[in-house]
Amino acid sequence: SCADHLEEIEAARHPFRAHRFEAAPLLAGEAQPDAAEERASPSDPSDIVGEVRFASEADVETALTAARPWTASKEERRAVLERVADLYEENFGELFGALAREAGKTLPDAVAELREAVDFLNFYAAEIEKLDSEPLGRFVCISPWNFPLAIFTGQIAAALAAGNAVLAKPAEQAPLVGAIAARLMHEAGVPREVLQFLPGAGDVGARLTGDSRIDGVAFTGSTEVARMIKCAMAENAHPAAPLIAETGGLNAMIVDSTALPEQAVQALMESAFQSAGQRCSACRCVYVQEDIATGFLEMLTGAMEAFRPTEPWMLASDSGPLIDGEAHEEIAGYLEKMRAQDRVIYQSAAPDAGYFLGPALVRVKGIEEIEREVFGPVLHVATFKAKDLDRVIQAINSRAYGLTFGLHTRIDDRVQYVTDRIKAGNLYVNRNQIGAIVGSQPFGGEGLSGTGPKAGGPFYMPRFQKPCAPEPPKSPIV
Ligand code: TXE
Repeated sequence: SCADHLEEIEAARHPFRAHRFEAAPLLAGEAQPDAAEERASPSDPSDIVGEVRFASEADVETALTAARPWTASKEERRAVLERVADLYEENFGELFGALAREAGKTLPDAVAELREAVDFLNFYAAEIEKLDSEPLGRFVCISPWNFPLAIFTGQIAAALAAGNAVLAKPAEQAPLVGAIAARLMHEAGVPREVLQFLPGAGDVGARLTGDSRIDGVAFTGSTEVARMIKCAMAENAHPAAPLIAETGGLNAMIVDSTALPEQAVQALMESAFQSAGQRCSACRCVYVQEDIATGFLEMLTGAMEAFRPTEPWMLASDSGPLIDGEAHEEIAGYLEKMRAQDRVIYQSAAPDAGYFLGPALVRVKGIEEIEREVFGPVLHVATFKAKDLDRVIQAINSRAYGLTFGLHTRIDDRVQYVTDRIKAGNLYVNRNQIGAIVGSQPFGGEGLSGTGPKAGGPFYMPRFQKPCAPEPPKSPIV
């Protein structure tokens, strides 16, 4: 429980980003009076935890030159990845301290993220024995700020499991979590020249993905940046180098008149507003059948009224703040625009100081009215008549994203009818529409949402390996 970790959490209160809640965040680069001091390589994160120095051009060049595939045996790679999972759990207090400070993760958010990271490690460790070909080579892993432990770990674990050398660049908004995770991976036995830790912003990412010596990229972030990486690789990397990308979504849910309203409200509160709505899997638009809409929205706004965004390390916190001032300004500005159009149905209260934002409901006629993914605690609401269900399905599919979709109904035929037609990587029926259930369910989107499912199934591993040599022709039966 949190009480067991309070001391560690207190001890882990890095000065880094402490300013976050007074709305004056420090970027990693600014926090270093000694940033000019050259280090042999930033791949030794243990001496920079607490303050993270961004990688210089020299650091990147050193890392690319030093990178070596992991030549350990399959058994040893499996044991090391499983050891990383153990070290994550043993160091949960420090990780939670950084997750709360850097990414505003509440204790439930951080526990879920730790669990997902541990699942990724154990899943890919178990997949190793199925591998039957050479690693690709130098793999660049570029992760986002919203799951700075789970996605950072999942990308690296998959690439390491296949024996690749990894050059890992965490998001500039949350490098400290990555620094701790990389330190624990080295402690568990991943050699330094196999895992290089290169904190930095988009420029370091572009430098890495535009280098002709790389053999593949795993990326999670915006669709726009995924396109930029694809172009950079097309120009510089060899043709067989894959880009494995997970990008944004414009996720919907349909609630019909037979749904259990309490269950659907709970699913929406978790999917749309936990983590301050900063999940690619979050529901962005709910279609409520017209004849239940009034009562349903009353129940939903009642649940929102009780929702408490506050300091993430407080046990009472339902969500932390948005990731930074830029995100806060963008989403608060969007809500002001919606308010001016009299579309804001309801918005909860939130603390004034810091980047907190109360969850909001915005009225739309349909998902086609939503200009772009609003990556925060904003849920769009549309109503529909039962006879228009096909139009709703068509509108949802027309947005070209396809990450998650939720359906709440107690009509079995309707479950089959809708899930046969909706284009999404992960479908949730009568349950909370949240991210991956790693280790059992592949997660990932199609279309503008990325290059398909990963983990939880056979889709992911082969892309981290050279295609197997074709079977030698069987000798003719004599
Ligand atoms: O992502 P970016 P951001 C979506 C979401 C959000 C939007 C922007 O819609 O509002 O993306 O978020 C690195 N070459 N998601 O700004 O900019 C960058 O340093 C190589 C959904 O965080 O794409 C960071 O490490 N790398 C997503 C990573 O890319 C580059 C989670 C992501 O940054 C680069 C996060 C370049 N040219 C955002 N430019 C999900 N699926 O959950 C930046 N980077």
